[in-house]
Amino acid sequence: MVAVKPLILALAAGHLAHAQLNTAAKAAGLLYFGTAVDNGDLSDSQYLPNLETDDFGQITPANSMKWQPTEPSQGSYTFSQGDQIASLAKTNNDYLRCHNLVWYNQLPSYITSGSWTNETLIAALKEHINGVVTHWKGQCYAWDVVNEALNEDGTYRQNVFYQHIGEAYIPIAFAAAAAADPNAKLYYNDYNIEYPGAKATGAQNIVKSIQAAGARIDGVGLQAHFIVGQTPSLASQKANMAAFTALGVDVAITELDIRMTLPDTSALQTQQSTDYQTTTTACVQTKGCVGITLWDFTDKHSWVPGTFSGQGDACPWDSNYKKKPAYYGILAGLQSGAGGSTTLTTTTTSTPTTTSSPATTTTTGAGSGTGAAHWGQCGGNGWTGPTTCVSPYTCQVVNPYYSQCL
Ligand code: 9MR
Repeated sequence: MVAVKPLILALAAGHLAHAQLNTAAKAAGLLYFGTAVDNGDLSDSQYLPNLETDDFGQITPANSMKWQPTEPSQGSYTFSQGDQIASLAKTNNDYLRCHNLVWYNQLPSYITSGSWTNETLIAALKEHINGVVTHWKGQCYAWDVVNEALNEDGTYRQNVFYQHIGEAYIPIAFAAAAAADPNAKLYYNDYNIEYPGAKATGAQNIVKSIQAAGARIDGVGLQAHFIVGQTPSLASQKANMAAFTALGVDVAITELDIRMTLPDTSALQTQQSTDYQTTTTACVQTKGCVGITLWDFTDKHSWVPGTFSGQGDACPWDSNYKKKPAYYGILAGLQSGAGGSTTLTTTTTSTPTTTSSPATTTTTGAGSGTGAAHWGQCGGNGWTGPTTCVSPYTCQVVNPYYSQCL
């Protein structure tokens, strides 16, 4: 008994002491760690107490700023649902990523079934962007201006905008958004562009075409809807991010979740933790990767089971709001050491008031000697990094997946 007691105390101390995700993200030089929030989530009494913690410093409305909910009939706007998420961000001093202005999905039928000409659809597109961006002007850290415009082979996806306007609909949309809110960061956002390939090259070509048209693009959102055991390697994700930032734009992980084929097993959870750690590490180690957003944080409200039959458990918190190994994988990734500070090309009025300019501190400065830094990871299932800590910190077991220098 006597021998066991100190271990229990150490475990308890480790649990209480570990940094939370947004705190760790800022310490690593990112602007934020965040999550999507859908309006329906807020009626779950357990949701807000888990959201309003130091795990999150940024939110994205999962649905309520899209075209259908904001302009359901032409020229007639409904902002109340989006306002609910925007005011939640304001209350909590969270960054707000606004999502999205132009997408082939969740469009009202007057757009998809209208008889448009090139001119009338350009006018409707500009009018929608101006109406929505103006309403939330000054509140959005970033806007996903155009979402999912590409096929898997990197060619343009057929949609109503492409059909009537051609490739030009994209720079037109970015120019309209820039005119309506000069301080919001303007993003192109897509999935399967998190690793090098035809689709990522297509997204880079979109960045170049917007720039060539003289319009502003500030960033590319890498959605990162991944599958356990099939996520791109660290080297691949870092090389891919670098190919985007080389064009003079930021990147962000915008919709991270990592689904599995059910039933869940501890082996799948361990692999999922590793996979979350890999993507988080890639962002932390990339100069110009500004932040990471989960596409909801709890399995209870994930979009995955409703879309992929037989799959789920994609989030770092389970359906009972219990942290899974994935949570500690993210934390380890956030503490993996920054490769450089974030790029901040323009100042913005939408930065939360309590958040100063991005931290550029890393966890490597504290302590002396060899080993992991204060707060750094020093052990856990599958961990191949340092197992000792710089003086005066000691390596303490937080859980089977994560030991930390405390
Ligand atoms: O999470 C959103 C879900 O509630 C909607 O039913 C769905 C409609 O297609 O959109 C989901 O969010 C998507 C996001 O807007 C764009 N990238 C893919 C996301 C998951 O489908």
